[in-house]
Amino acid sequence: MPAEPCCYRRGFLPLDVSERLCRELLETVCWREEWLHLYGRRVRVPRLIAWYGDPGLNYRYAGRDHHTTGWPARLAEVRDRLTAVLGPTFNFVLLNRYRDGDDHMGWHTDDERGHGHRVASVSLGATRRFLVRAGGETRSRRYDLEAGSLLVLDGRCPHRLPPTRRPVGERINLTFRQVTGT
Ligand SMILES: O=C(O)CCC(=O)C(=O)O
Repeated sequence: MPAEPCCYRRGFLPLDVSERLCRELLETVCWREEWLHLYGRRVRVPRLIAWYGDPGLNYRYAGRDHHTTGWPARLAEVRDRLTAVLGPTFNFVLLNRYRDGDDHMGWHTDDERGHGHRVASVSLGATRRFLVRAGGETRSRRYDLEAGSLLVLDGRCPHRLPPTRRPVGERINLTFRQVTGT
């Protein structure tokens, strides 16, 4: 875990690399809609998702299983860049695709059973605002997550990506995690 609950770094990926990766992922990934059962209602998740990881893992959250069969080469390259900076901790990546300003993610923590505390979040495409409540702080910290940036976060801190009325392009977020569930 980083000493800080949240650590932001611009330019983790050079701009040309992040632009190419964003284009390739938009074109090649099999993006899925997800529906969750919340308070007795079936609710559509307001973004598209995909996931990859070491073969044989299962990241279970919100009552849904997410089984893995391996890494596409272009995402394994990003994982290896992270490994060079943060050590060999990440075996799973969740991809979130925000098609426009309506797509968003509500307040939540990433602290399910079998989930490591450290999450490494790489942003591609449009800049979006991200809020996090670090331990004991009453005000949220704000980060405008730029293309190619890296945010290393303690997943136990509540965080959120709010919707925006500003016209924004598509954004992809890659959250690298350590998962032990099968
Ligand atoms: O899109 C983002 O930057 C946030 C993603 C996130 O909070 C998550 O996947 O848990």
